[in-house]
Amino acid sequence: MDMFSLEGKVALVTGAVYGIGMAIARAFAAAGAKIVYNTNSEDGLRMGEENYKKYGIDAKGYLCDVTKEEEVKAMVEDIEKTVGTIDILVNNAGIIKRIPMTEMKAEEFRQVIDIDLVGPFICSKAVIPSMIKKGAGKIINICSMMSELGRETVSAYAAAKGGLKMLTRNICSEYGEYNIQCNGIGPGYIATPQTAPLRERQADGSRHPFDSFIIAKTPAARWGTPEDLMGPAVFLASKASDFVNGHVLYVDGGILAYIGKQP
Ligand code: NAP
Ligand code: GCO
Repeated sequence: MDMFSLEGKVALVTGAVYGIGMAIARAFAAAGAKIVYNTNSEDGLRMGEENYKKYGIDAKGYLCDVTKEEEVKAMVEDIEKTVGTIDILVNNAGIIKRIPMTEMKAEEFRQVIDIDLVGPFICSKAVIPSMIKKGAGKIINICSMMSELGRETVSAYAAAKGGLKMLTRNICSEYGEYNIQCNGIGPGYIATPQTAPLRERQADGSRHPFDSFIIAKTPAARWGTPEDLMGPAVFLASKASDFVNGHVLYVDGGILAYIGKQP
């Protein structure tokens, strides 16, 4: 089972101060990796420090906006100098804006694309040269159901996550010969701050309509938890997946396979 070990590896998980990123970082630490993470707000950095301390993980945090190439390059250089070459990159940082497309400003559309698609491009571009020198590397892009499906109000997010699926395949194609594996994880609907508005109880205490919708659309009949992503992430970060490349592993409780429960 050593093939799942991350002993001696350095893992950068972007936006990993809570939610999915934090769960993935916790799993990597439990598998032996040294964790580095970033966020783009002072509050986020403080929250990250508190959370890693709570979990007993000695992680190094950076204030770095994934859309700012110079900030990312400086962060990667400092990590390589003070921690070591980045063996595993998880492009987790992301936002969503839920606005009907005809009401969405172009600037709002661009902001989602910038963080959710250009950010992973910038971060991957920053770590690949050292991975090539080292002769190995793992890049994991956090995709989405919206890498495959659309829905009302999430045009920018779906375009970004669809693009992220293809960026995953292209990094696989361009750098696979250097023993770099680039795969995606496509979480289903996961209970994190990002989806909190979709799960808020109604005034009468009943479920949010979208909450009921997701329960009916998911064979597992539940929302996922960030912990559901731990095992798949360790698999894609470890030697166990050295011949898996360009793949998006959907961790969705079966949503993509299911037409949905009859109302
Ligand atoms: P979340 O709770 O909203 O956390 C997002 C993280 O990204 C936060 O730590 C945030 O930091 C950070 N971030 C945002 N913009 C950034 C930037 N420009 N530079 C650096 N960090 C930035 O989200 P989540 O639910 O854990 O989702 C994490 C990833 O999974 C996202 O890519 C999301 O699209 C994807 N995903 C989520 C679900 C779901 O159901 N929750 C399902 C599929 C995919 P601050 O708080 O400091 O802004
Ligand atoms: C939404 C949700 C989804 C999830 C996730 C599903 O508004 O539809 O936020 O987009 O975040 O991406 O995989």
